[in-house]
Parts: sequence; C-alpha cells; structure tokens
Amino acid sequence: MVSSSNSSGSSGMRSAPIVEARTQECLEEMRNMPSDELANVIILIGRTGVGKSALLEYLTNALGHSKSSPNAVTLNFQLERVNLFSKRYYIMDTPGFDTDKEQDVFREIVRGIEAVQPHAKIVGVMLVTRINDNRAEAVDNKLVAFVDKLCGPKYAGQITAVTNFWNVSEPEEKMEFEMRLEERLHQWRAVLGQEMKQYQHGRRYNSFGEDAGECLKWRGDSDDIKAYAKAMVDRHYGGIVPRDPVIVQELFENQPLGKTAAGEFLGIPPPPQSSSGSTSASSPGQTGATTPPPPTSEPEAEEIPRPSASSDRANPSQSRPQMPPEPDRPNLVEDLIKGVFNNVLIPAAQDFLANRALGVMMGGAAGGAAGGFPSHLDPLSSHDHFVARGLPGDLGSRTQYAQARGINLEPGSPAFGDAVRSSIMRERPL
Ligand SMILES: Nc1nc2c(ncn2[C@@H]2O[C@H](COP(=O)(O)OP(=O)(O)OP(=O)(O)O)[C@@H](O)[C@H]2O)c(=O)[nH]1
Ligand SMILES: [Mg+2]
Repeated sequence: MVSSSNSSGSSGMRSAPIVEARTQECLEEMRNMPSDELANVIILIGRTGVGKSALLEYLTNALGHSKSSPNAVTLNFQLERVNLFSKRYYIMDTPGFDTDKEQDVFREIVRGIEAVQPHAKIVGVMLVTRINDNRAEAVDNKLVAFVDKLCGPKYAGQITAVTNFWNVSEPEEKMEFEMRLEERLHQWRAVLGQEMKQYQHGRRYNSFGEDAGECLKWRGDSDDIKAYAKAMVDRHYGGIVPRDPVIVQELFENQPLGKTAAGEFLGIPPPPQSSSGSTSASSPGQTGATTPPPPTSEPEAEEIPRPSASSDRANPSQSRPQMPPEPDRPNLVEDLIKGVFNNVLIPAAQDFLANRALGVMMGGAAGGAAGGFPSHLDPLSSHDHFVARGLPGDLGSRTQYAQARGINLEPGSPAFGDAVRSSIMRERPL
C-alpha cells in the first residue's frame, strides 16, 4: 500500500497539508474496514479547470480542493468521503488531463487506484467537462478515448458524463449549450457505450431525477446544485452491482503501465522484453508505488458475492477471473481521434441551428435526420427520438414540445414519453 499516497505525484509538488491529511484519513478508514466490505470509490477525470475539484466539494461539502481556494490546481489524487442515502462513497479527484500531461495524469490515477486497493471497488468514473467550452482540441477527444481504454467496454453504465458551467444569461446561449450537449453525448456514447450516464451539474432536476430544463445560478443556487449532485450519485451508483474498470484487472495482473490498454494508448513505452518474455517481475504499474496488485475479483454484473479483501490477500496467487474478451466494435476510438466525428456532427449541428433560426425546430416542417432510426439509439426512448431528429432531447425541450401540442401529461412519466414519442414520429418520419 502506498504509505504516503498523497505526498508526491508525478509533478513532484505537494497538495495542501489539510487536503493531504484527509486523503490519508480516507485511506486509513478503508484499511480498517471489515474484510468483507469494499469502499465505493468514484474517480473524477477531466481537463484542468473544468470543475472536478468543485464537484468533489459540492458532493462532499469539503473545502480546499478547487480553484476557489488557494490550493488552486490539483496535482495529486485526493480523496474525500461522503455518506449519501446511507451509503458511503469516496470521491477521488485527479489532476487535469491536458496536452503533454496525459501520461502523468494516468500515472497519478493509477497511483490512486493502487492506494485504495485491495479495500475498494471503483464503482464509478465521472468524465467532467465544461459545457461553455466550444473548443474541440485533440486532447478533448483523446480524453474520451483514454477513459474508454481505462475502463473497458463493459463499464459504460458506470461512467457519468458530467457537464459544468451551465449558468447562462441568454435563452439562445442555453439552446446552444443544449445542442452542444447532445452532440457531445452522441459522440461519447458511440465510443464509451450507450449505457453511459449523463449529468448536467448546475441544472435543476425534477423528482424523477430528470433534467428539468432550468439552468441555476452557480453561487446563488449552490444548495440546490449540491442536493441534485448528491441525488445523482445515489441514482447512478446507489443500486448497482459494480464491476471494476479494466485497469484494475490489468494492474492486478502486474501489467506494466505500457502494456495496459490506457498506457499503450497514451504511448507509454512497454518495458524492455526480458529473455523469458515474462513481464511479471515488473513493479505493478511501474509507478513507484509499493502497493501489491489489487487482489479483488471482477464479478460479472450478476455475480454479487466476491472474495473478501483479506482472503484475497491471504492467497495472492488466487487470481481473479479473466476479463471476458472485448466485443467487436468499430474503430470508434480511432475515428474520434482522427476527428471524423467532428466532420460528421458539426454539419449536423449547423443544420440544426439553421432550422432553429427558421423557427421550425418545434414546428415539424423541416430538419431531422434522414435514413431511418439510428441503430445505436433506443427506439423506445422519446429522448432518443428527438436526438435522432437533430433536436435537443432534454426534458425541458420535450416538455415545451408537448405543451405546444396540448400533451398535458406529467413530464418524465412513461405516458408522457409515449405520447411525445408518438407525436414526433408522426410529425417527422425518418
Ligand atoms: N460558474 C461556474 N463556476 C464553476 C462551475 N464549476 C466549477 N466552477 C468554478 O470554476 C473553478 C473550477 O476549478 P476547479 O474545480 O479547481 O477545476 P479542476 O477541474 O479541479 O482543475 P484542475 O485541478 O486544474 O484539474 C472553481 O473556481 C469553481 O468554483 C460551474 O458550473 N459554474
Ligand atoms: Mg482540481
């Protein structure tokens, strides 16, 4: 186990002592947990300044992490704990994934994962971005592809795409952000998996846990924003039977970082080939950590019991079941990196804007995608039907659409979804 797990990172700089002490407390608490229990860890990943640390603060009520404090930039992994609806979570903050920092950030994430093993399950990964950021730099796409490599193909349902900076002043700006969100989620789901969840941090949520279509004030409405964020964690992670991301299995197998999917993707050089060809003598993850590989099991989603951490430790040779082979997927990650999606989706977005300018977005006269219902969307989802037609699918937009057509059902209810779906299908056949 890492003995001073927050004292030095790839940057060689130190976190604020109080934040560091709390991280140590969290690690200590995990170590002291009953051997048949595992801590629930959620990792925040994203570029610098997108609000990862601010999200951690809102989720846990902790202070001292974000740019609103003197300890502006996160340099090492940091942990805070919170009890949400009688379940304890440990939220792990990580440094910003930026150009030329990618490998260092990956190493720090690995350091964090190794530090919590074998006492924890990585129940979730949150991919945090700013919605008010219209840059589409190579590193943004690389980030999504990196998360895919880190988590593997079966983890999509445990990834939450969090967008920040929803505080808008103009309705036009809100529409633009909503359109950008749809575009982004469309791209990401194509890469990470359709089960990926979403959360708009700074928007109002209704009692069904659905985006109610209203942007809140970052400071004035902070209590509401905090409550919605906490409820989201419970919704997304409270009732699941979690699996670990693929990196946990790879570290457990003593894969050197350059041999892990994420490490290979980021260009971390593989270790020199030994004469026997074995890599098992390499230190786990080559991060300099003293942690043994994480001897936790990787149950299929249906498998609830897992060997306890202590029994795993007692018999480290008892390896966990092999991960199932990756299903065949088109080269979406490579396409994403090459920017293919940008070429496809930006014209679609422009069409959408043009339609909106003509006042036809809700009118049904024009717009919409051609060529049938996209196979990656859910034909039973009214949200996906809107998206398939190039329209914002959030609940607020669907409610607006419904009201304009005299559909007076409870927004978000199944009956509402059915009525809205039928209506849009009639109006805009694909
Ligand atoms: N207005 C507004 N401000 C936000 C929002 N989210 C975060 N912030 C603020 O923006 C800043 C974001 O900083 P951090 O949370 O430190 O960003 P980070 O992603 O942790 O950055 P690194 O540690 O450098 O990786 C903080 O001052 C937050 O208070 C948001 O949704 N709206
Ligand atoms: Mg930070």
